[in-house]
Amino acid sequence: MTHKSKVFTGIIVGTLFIIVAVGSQAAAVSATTVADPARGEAVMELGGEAGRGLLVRFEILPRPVKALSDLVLVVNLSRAGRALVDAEVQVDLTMPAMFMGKNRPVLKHVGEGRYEGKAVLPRCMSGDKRWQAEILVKEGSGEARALFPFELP
Ligand SMILES: [Cu+2]
Repeated sequence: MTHKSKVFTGIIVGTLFIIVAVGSQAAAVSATTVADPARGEAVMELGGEAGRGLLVRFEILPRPVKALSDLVLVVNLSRAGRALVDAEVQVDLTMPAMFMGKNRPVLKHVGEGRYEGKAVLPRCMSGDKRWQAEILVKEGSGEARALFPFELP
């Protein structure tokens, strides 16, 4: 490892530590993605009037995530450490590069802020593996959105 890359790694580790430290005290980070939801739980906090600090945790199961197989979309919602149990949650699955048909499963609340729904991704004839999932969270009249890009393995 060069000196430069050591310093860079130090900065990244330091930044992650700050994010974790702030997160555990109920969160001031805004719109931060920390993972690909096809590879693990991705986390994003939504700011602004619609988000108001909504913490969205999202993952796609089972892994490895494959086209043409039964997938489960899992979204966990909380705000300031409290589960959000009465939202309407939908996931809009699209490819950034092309139209792949409308694919917008509705998730059901299964308890304690956890929402689940089923989905199948069509196979992409172009060979492109890049998808994105936009989580749409309706609370009363407001709607917050969290966009998670992911890539099929
Ligand atoms: Cu495609």
